[in-house]
Amino acid sequence: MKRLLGQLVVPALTLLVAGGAFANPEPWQLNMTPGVTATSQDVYQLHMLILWICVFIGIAVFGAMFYAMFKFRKSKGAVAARFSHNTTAEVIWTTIPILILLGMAYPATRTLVRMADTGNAELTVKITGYQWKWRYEYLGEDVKFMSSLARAADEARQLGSGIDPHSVENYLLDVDRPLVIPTGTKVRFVITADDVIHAWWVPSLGWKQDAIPGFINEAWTQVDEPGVYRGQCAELCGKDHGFMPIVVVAKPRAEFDAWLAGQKAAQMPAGAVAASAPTATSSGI
Ligand SMILES: [Cu+2]
Repeated sequence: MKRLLGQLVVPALTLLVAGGAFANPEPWQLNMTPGVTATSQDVYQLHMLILWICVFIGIAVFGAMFYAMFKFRKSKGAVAARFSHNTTAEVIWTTIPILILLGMAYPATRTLVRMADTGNAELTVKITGYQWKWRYEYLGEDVKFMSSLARAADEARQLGSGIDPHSVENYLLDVDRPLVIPTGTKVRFVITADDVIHAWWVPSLGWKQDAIPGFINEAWTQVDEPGVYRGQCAELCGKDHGFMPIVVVAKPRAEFDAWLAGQKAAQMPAGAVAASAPTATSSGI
């Protein structure tokens, strides 16, 4: 029996509970994702720790209850006890929950404090939510752009489009211009909105932050693995709330720097481009 438990039941439970061990959402994913940042992994481990504590308490409490109901049932001649209180039991059932709560609150608070610390970031991106798209602005870099639902999905989603959504890759999860960030770098986000409340959420990063008009919320991330990480608006913000996905592309530092330089050049006014490239002009003279 013990072997059966070890070989079948425990791996099956682990598989069920850790079913979400992917960077991006999977069909039938039941659990949280461990994500791709130190923060998201801390959050995932806290979630698992607290889940197992709850499972253990649930089994113990319901086990004791069903045992008592079965063992001391009336048909077996059980007679109800008539004492009004028991100091020892009361001390035990007060102390144990306090210890459990402290054991959960300490690591949770430590993680929350770390998540709130946006200091020492190398790059700041301002995120603004709109009905129904996102705007990204690389502060101090003169690079800003809008990010909307990818054209293919937008066409397929129209009523009577005749396009099978299954034929569109990453349907409703792709954008025309993703947010690009460097890997191995602490990136700070300042998040707001320009019309109604939205929320910027990429599960792989381990947090979700409200985008509220008139407020600036902060968050940060440091992704170490290059990759594409998807998310969505997480605050019901109007009729197209389901059509403003988020795509974050994490690139190695050198690739990111080249991308940023390319964006800067593309967004500069025509005159400024000529002025910023004097070598080409001077060599021609
Ligand atoms: Cu929204």
